[in-house]
Parts: sequence; structure tokens; C-alpha cells
Amino acid sequence: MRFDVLTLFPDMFPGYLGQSLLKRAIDAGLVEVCLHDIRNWTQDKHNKVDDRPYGGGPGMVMMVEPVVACVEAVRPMDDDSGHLVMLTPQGQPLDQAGVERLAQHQRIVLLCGRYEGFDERVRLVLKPEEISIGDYVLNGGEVAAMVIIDAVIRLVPGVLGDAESSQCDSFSTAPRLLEFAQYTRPREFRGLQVPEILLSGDHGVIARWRAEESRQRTQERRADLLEET
Ligand code: 6GU
Repeated sequence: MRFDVLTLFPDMFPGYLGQSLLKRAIDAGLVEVCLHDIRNWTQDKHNKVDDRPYGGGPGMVMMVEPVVACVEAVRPMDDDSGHLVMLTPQGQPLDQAGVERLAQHQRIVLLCGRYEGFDERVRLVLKPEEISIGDYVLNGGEVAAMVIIDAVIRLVPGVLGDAESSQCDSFSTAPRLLEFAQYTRPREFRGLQVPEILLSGDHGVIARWRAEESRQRTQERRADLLEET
């Protein structure tokens, strides 16, 4: 699976890409992440990527020419031109079903915005899928792009070991339930004991206890999930 990230801040990514599961997936050749600095596609001598909004108002708007030039240069870099995603708080909110849909693509091109957003013509010309990661405002799409990469690669075959299977994650099965409480050593911490049932070795009893825990937790914390069909 290939991701191309188009951003004004490519240096935000290597730290994240170099750690843990993602590093392993990249080293194993299962995932490739290509970073592209939108500033390299500016056409003026000052490398201008943003400008003041027509009509006035605060902040700066990302200019249409460098963004479109960058996208149109990057898409042909692979036989598969990829699925174009624009990260914007105005997009459709991402959920696990959306992540599963994205994971069907072999290549995803992630366009990160900054400042007060993109010139509207970026959207009109490129017709990207527009995605938000929630109802709050980020300083830019970079962290949202990392969220998408993080969630999608978990579904790429081979990225998770057997021990980490995504099959029993919260949200991966319908109805979407939260996970049961987990414990590891020690058996007691500041008077708090690990539930006796988990030490019983009876896998049937443990499975039923966990299923009930999941249901109760979901009821207490996210009753909205139980309403969904
Ligand atoms: Cl994708 N971008 C920005 N700037 N803010 C957000 C977002 C994206 N998703 C939620 N808030």
C-alpha cells in the first residue's frame, strides 16, 4: 500500500513514520509513504504558497496553483493514480467504516491544508474526497493524515502480527462494542486485584465474562453505539 502525503511541513512525518508498527510495515515493504513538499511546486521566485483572502478577513489561504501543480505531478508517479483525499474540517467525519473503505485502495494521496484552508478552486478542480477526523479544529491536516495512515495500515494484510489481529478491535465488528478491560502483571497494585476469573484458566468462562464486560462498558460509555444497526 502506498501513501503520498502532500504538505507544507514534511518534517512533521519522519518521527512518526520511524516508530513501532509503521516502521516495521515500511521495513517489510508492506507500506510505502512518500512525502512531497508543496512548496517545491511554487511558480514565483518567493516560493509563495499562501496569500490573503479576497474579500478580506484574517489568516492566509493556500493558493490554487502550487497545490494543483503538486497533485498533478505526484499522481502520475505510480501506475495507480491513487485515491485523492483532502484533509479538512469541512469533510465527512472519519469512522471505522470509512477507514475500511480507504483500505480498499492500493494508493492514497493525502492533501494536507494549513492556515484558513484552500482556495475553493482546489476542491473544484481536483474533486478530492474530503475527510475530517472530528469536530474540533487542528492547525493543519498533517496530524489528520497521520491518523488516516495509522488506522488504515492496521487493515493491510501482514502489518499486524497474529497476536495483534484487528479482528477483535473495538469497532471492527457489528454491533460495534468497546473492548473489555485488560490486565497484566502484577496481580495486585495498591490494593486493586486482577479479577479472579482471568486467573481461572477456563477460556469459556473468561470469554463470556469479557463479552459481558464489553456490553456493559459500551452501555455505560457509548450507549449511542448500541442504537446503531
Ligand atoms: Cl482533516 N484538518 C483540520 N485543520 N482540522 C481538523 C481536521 C482536519 N479534522 C478535524 N479537525
